[in-house]
Amino acid sequence: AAVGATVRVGLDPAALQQGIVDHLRYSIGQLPALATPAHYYRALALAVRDRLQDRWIRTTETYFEQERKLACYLSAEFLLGPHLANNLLNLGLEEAARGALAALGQDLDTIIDCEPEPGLGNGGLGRLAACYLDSLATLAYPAVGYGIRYEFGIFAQQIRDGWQIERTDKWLHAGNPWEIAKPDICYEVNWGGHTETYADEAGLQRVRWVPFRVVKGLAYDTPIQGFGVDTCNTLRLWSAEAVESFDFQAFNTGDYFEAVEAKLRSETVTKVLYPNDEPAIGKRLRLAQQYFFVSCSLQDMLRILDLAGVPVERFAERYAVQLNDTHPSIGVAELMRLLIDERHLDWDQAWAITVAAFGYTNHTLLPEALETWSLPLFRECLPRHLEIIFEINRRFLDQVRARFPGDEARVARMSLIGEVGDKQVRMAHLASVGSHAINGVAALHTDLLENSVLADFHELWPERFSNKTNGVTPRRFLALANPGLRALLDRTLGTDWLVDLTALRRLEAHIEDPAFRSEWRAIKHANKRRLADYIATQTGVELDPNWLFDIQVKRIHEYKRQHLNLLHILTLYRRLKADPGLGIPPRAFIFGGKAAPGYFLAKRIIKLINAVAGTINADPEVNERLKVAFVPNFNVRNAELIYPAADLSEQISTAGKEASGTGNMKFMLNGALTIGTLDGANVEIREQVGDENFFLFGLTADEVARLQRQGYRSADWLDSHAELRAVLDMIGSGHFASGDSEVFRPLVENLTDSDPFLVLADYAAYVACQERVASAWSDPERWTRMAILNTARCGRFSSDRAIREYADEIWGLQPVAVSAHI
Ligand code: DL6
Repeated sequence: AAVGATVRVGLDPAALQQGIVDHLRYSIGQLPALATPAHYYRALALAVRDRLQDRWIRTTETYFEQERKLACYLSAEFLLGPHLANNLLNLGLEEAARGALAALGQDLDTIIDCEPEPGLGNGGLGRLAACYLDSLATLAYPAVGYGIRYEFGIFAQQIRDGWQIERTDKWLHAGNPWEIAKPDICYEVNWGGHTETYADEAGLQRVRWVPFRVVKGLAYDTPIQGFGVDTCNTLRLWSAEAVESFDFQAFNTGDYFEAVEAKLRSETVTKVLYPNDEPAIGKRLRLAQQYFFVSCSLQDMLRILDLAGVPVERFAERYAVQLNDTHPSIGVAELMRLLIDERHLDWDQAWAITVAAFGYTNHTLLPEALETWSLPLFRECLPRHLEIIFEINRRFLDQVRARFPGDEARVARMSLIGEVGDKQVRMAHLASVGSHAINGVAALHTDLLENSVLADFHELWPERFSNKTNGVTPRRFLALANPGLRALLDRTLGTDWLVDLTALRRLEAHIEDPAFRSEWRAIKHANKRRLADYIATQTGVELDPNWLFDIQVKRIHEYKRQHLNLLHILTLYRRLKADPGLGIPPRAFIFGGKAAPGYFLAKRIIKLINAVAGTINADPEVNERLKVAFVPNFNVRNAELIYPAADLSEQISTAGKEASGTGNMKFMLNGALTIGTLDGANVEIREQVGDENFFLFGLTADEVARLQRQGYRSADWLDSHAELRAVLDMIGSGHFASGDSEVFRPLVENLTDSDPFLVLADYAAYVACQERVASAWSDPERWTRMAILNTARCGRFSSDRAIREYADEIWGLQPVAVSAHI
């Protein structure tokens, strides 16, 4: 028994090696002689999961025994990235794994690369959820992540002839060693149909929902191990299955094929992640996804309460339910339905519980991203919820009228039902009315939220609003991504920075040490070499690590202004063509990011980046000073190569449009300097690092709003900038498209005719600011000091700090020490 236990839980290389060998044989059934790295990956993953298992079970048990409040993070997206390396880090098993594999003739890095990436998110919002899970576990907070087990995650991006091509992401095709299916944890979720009233045994009138269809949600659990602690929390993702009885019904009528089709229809609910920025098509399925996972999650919370023998009236004492944007906000109506229709609470009691339990995080001010559902669609899909929303609205608007008598314009603005054009259900309003806490994700964003999109709600309930600036996990984005810097930090400061990022402040004491700076530069150089090698294999573009690496990686969107970056590149290109002796430092411009498949202009921006890259990289007159590369398929895995290699971080969104940004923090953590506008968390980054260590340019959010109010005319800005006009003419002429003047015409016209994101207005300031960058770069010692200061002052941007703020100020959550007694 002792030997068996060691194989399962032993942390030394020999025990781990035996665990790998056992899994290869007993779980995978593979002859060692024929085992590939992919087999070894699965065997090691299973062996590591074994080592999580006692901690995982003990954590759940501890929460249950101690009857502690649990944070439930409801998110339609968790952009986790590969698990293996992260779990090895958090368990302190990296060296043991390396040794165990070496004894088996395998290389750990090769094995780590075999893991398919669970890309269950689009970008910042989903990755934030993953960072928060890491911090919750590391800080020993009792928490569960609830979401959707998409069979296909975010599409894989390929570049063909410069265009983005989408490929399905079959991340589950070889199985997923990290998850455990829990078929006994499953719930039925209704859809469509109608409602009926009936009298219960006591003669009370109640409502029953008679659905058109029922789908079953099955739980798949993934362990989320904290760093350096025994806490191992759960991410519970729901997968849709058909309900057997429905199949049988059709089968009994002899329509076997109809039965199978119904099964397939049910299972499409969790088939695929919606790429964001997607227009109205397929909206019904998205509503189905949202309702499906929220209903399963709330039913699960109620079941656990029942198991613990806690009366449902105490729901909000036991659960803090956080809505990650409006995607799960149907939860407000669903909890009301469960409490009233199924648990027979009265309205006021149910409402008090709901508001006390929910918190709502807003992640965007962009009008097109604020979710609404057409009323007829909503009624057809969720008839009972619409009745409940009408009743919430009636009571809420009475409150508004009582507080602001005679102000019917305000009532119309605040209503949960929008009446402009076709009627819609406004999900941000539902989330705001149904939550005791509402937050934005950076100071500026919260400020704008309070003064624009949710201004009426802020006036009514100022006490509900607060700011929770985003953060990122230093475990994945520094310790794992940048082993060179990690080693230097450990040697210089000790290792407490891993759990207290403000400890990096102590780096400032070393800035004046030339040997330290030179070591710092050597690490950055090695990281740039590593990225250059990756880019060369992916794209064929060769980059020199001695050049300035100027990087913009994020979703491709007009408001993020990758095209502003391009205008600068083309300005340099034209200047160099006109004067080949021009003294500008050599720069590699590196881009990466996906465009939503239906976003026409974003896809053209990708094409233009690649077209410009093709022209510049092949032109001997400029390619010793400028190079451009587009890294295909930006994801968590290659992000870990990209952030540590950056000298300059491009954060150039139109002020007021980027809610926070988190890439900006990952770059800063790894010692990149930022060129940026006063947008999102850039504002706070600049405050931390100091104006002299930040390249600021551009209009402020107020100035943007004022210009737009006054009637912004991009043509005015063109007239005053001959260089800008020449660059745009060059793009429009087909210079980068073998003379085809059509392909980029929509992009150029978008800028010259309307320029909704004020690219032209910020162009001159941006180009001038880039000249300041070039001059700072020409003094390597100065640049290195600034880079070290960026890392030293990034403590505020740890997701640990953010999670502590949520726990203290919104959730009322205490850490719970877990001891696994292993
Ligand atoms: O809060 C995480 C992340 C922010 O850093 C980005 O600035 C913001 O654009 C993003 N928001 C969304 C909104 N999606 N929806 N709905 O992804 O959130």
